[in-house]
Amino acid sequence: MATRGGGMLSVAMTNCGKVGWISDARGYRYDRIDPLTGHPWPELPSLFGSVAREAAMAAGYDALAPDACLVNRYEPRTKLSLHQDRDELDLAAPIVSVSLGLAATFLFGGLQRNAPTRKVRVESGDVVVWGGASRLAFHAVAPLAAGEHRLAGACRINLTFRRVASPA
Ligand code: MD6
Ligand code: FE
Repeated sequence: MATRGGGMLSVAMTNCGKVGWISDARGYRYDRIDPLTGHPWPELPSLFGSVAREAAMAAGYDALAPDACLVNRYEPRTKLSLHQDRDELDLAAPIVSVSLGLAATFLFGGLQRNAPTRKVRVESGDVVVWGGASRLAFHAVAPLAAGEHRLAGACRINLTFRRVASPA
């Protein structure tokens, strides 16, 4: 995906669910249509919905009913710069993040961009639930180290389940 500044995101992204997160020359936003195909995003598989709902509850939140799943694919050396997830209308709902494939270093910051960050290694199968006081915390993914994962090959895939629509 392109950025407003005319660059490209190094992480490859797609979505499933009612809406998907996109970035292009006009900026970033959630949209019902995949700009690459001109069609709606594929439906969120019911197994994905169960994983998101159960992970949110296991972490002490209300059951999450995700309407978006952002799928990120990292190849070696690609990274995600420090950002906040604040394009969702429902900030009371947590985000459920599933890591698959190569391990990565996730950087958890604070509510200010310049707050110190904590490094957390996320391995295939790890699930992070992100909400409450840290819902708007800055975070990033460090450049992916080269490697070969048994199932995913030379890449890391991250699924983040979100509730974008305002609460019913
Ligand atoms: C990633 N994840 O792990 C990128 N955002 O590839 C995120 O940017 C993220 O994992 C909000 C909540 C959880 C996350
Ligand atoms: Fe994020």
